[in-house]
Amino acid sequence: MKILLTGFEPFNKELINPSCEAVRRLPDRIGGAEIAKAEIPVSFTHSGPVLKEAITACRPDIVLCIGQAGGYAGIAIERIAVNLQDASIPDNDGVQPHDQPVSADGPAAYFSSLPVKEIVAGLQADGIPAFLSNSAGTYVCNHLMYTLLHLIHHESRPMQGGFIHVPYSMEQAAAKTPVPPSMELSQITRALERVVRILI
Ligand code: PCA
Repeated sequence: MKILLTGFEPFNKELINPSCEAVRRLPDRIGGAEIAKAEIPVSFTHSGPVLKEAITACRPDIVLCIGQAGGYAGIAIERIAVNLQDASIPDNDGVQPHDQPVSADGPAAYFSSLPVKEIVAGLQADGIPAFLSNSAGTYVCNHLMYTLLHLIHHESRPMQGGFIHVPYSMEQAAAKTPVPPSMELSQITRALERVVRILI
């Protein structure tokens, strides 16, 4: 089994993005599965093509994309991606779409094809704060999740895909006033490893 894990580069003046930091810290094999990794630009224009390139290169059975959700107090397992781009801040290219579809010919939404409730329950059983989320927002993370599920829908080879949002790392939170919720990077990494084991 091959699993592709993706994290995002930093955005919105942050120095790091805990999603790609945690992905980078994971081993290349977990419980018999081969782990491939890719870093995705925070770009409405380029995130999809970079993801597609990584999928073509490694032909994974499962694709799990991960992003930062500043202000969240736990790991958010995303259930749904909507066909909408409505950005409150520009992306890293300075692009800020409003009220635009991700795909002009796509459905209004796609559901994650991962077992979202089992993942939440498994993380909670391990003492990791986690919850089921019904909105991945309308920024680049939702764009990427929708693009992934749209691609899977049109792909003949069977593939499962989904998205997870992770909180700020403690270092990011320590630089802010008032202090937002955060999670130690080692715990975010442990959570992702647990998710991979649940998927296997
Ligand atoms: N989080 C943003 C985009 C990149 C990231 O890590 C989001 O939630 O849309």
